[in-house]
Amino acid sequence: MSFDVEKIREDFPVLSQKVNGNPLVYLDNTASSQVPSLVIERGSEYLKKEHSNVHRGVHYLSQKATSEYEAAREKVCRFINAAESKECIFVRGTTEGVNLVASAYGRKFIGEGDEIVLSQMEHHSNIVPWQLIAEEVGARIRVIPMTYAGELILDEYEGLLNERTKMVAVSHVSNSIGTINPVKEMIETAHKFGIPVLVDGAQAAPHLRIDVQDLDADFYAFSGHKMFAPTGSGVLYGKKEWLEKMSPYQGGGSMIRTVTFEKTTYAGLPEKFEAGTPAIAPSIGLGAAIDYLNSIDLDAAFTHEHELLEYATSKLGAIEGVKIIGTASEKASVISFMVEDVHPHDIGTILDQQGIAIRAGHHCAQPVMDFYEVPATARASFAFYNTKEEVDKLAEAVQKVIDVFG
Ligand code: 7TS
Repeated sequence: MSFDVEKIREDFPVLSQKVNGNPLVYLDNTASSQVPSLVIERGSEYLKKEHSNVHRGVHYLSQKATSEYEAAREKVCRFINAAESKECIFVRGTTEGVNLVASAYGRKFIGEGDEIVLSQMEHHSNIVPWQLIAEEVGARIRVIPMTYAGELILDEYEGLLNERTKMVAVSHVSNSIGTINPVKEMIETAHKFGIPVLVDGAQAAPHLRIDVQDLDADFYAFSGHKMFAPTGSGVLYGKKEWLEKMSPYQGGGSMIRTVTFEKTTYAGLPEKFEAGTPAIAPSIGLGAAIDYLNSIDLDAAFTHEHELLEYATSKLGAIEGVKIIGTASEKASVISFMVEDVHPHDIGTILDQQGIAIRAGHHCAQPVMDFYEVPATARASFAFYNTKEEVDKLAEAVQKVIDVFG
């Protein structure tokens, strides 16, 4: 059965609007994806009929909210094939997930003279939290280099690992250049040295099937709003062996067993890492987004996305004056590009006038921009609801930019 993209588009109400007099062409999915009706309706249903606080009431609504919130956790856990739902911590997004590990793992297991290994292509969310803890404890950051195509140099990676290395933190898919990193192989290498690995899965969860047990990831973080759920939802998966050993990240309600002024004992997993009232509605929305993904032919959707990537790469690549940044052999549907001397912000603005949404900037990956010696790039990123016609519009609009500035 071929993938019926027009039918899928009907599920996403935002896509049918006009922007600046033109049909919206939404190609900024890497920043945030759009939300299907099923998720919108689920959120509205929750707020209309089920809203209450979780884990604290004997009354009907609190029990209902709790069971729906926990049902969402179960769905997420099955989706990434976690062994147990208590290994899935609800967080606000990838950023909070990485900060949680950097802080709660780092304060316990990273000390003076230790090393944290990151890659050249990380998003700032997977750099700055590690710098904060490194500064606090006196550790140092080491960086896996990459080739000009945007592929990590695995021999050099292995050479960076030693008995002082206390964490490898690497993105599964780069948000700025789209590279899919061989994280399973990288995890296996780190484990030979007994080093845990955190995978930043923000850009992988919307584009690849994730199996945290098959990857053998120690930690895996992702954001709901990049996978068709509302903002404020996200998950940190952690192996329970690590989560149990780590101290809490934040203190507050829900994460305790007993509190006295002398001593507090903590709740078990996952509550130990969910201090305060969590993002109940967004998390239930994430559960609904997973229901949606389970209801479509996801493999066909991912194949369609990949076809869009190849089509867009050849269309943009054929335009004289366009340079694609990041040409790894394994890529997700993200294309960064430059157009002659035109500043990416000008490209973004001109495209916006035609209803085409792309992102222009450093994509929170300044080390990648430094590597390619550019201040910024233009970036188009596709979801499975995008079409070849939209790629054609993108290519025509980019040609127009060249005509105007050339
Ligand atoms: N890691 C990666 C690889 C990302 O792409 C992003 C967001 C984050 C972490 C942070 O996710 P958050 O949900 O916690 O903010 N990336 C982008 C982007 O490419 N454009 O806008 C946000």
